Amino acid sequence: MNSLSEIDWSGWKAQDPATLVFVFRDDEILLINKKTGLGKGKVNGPGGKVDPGETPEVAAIRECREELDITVSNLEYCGEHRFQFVDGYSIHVWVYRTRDFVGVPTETREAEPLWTRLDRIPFEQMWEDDKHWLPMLVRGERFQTRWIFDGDRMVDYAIETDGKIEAWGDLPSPGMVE
Ligand code: 6U4
Repeated sequence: MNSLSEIDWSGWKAQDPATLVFVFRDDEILLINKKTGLGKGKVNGPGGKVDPGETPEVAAIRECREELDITVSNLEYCGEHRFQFVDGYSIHVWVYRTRDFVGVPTETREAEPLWTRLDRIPFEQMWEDDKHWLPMLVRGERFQTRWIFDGDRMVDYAIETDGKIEAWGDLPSPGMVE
């Protein structure tokens, strides 16, 4: 499987629904060093699989508690990623951002918190897709994306923009989207 066109996306349903959450504070974004699960050893946002009976938003709030011991609120929906892996695995990720949280991000068994300046996001330590869409999230642009991965290697992708969320003023640029 080398190309998005080989997949019938109209009937596509992921094996796992999941979430990602990006918390902002001034000109910083809260990332994690992921210690367990898919993407272990990478830098990412907090998040994880949606449990049966949960909405993605409820799952996103729970994962931030479990991974960082913070309670996030007022989540803004930013878009969805559809990841198809060539080995057959697939994951559909709902993505949110917020400035509202209670508690101090704290290291847990699953994650180490990394407050990161927006102009210092370590894309080289992240999934290969992140450099393509995280700058959109910072700018407040909505997205619908599809990706094919072979393990850690991105094989093909498409990004559709889906309008603007509310602007947050002049944030430092997280870098160019290729
Ligand atoms: P388990 O092991 O099931 O308890 P859980 O935290 O529920 O762990 P996990 O860590 O497997 O689930 O969830 C996958 C996480 O990885 C989600 O937050 C989405 C994220 N993810 C997967 N592929 C990604 C990719 N290519 N780029 C990205 N995040 C990805 O930025």
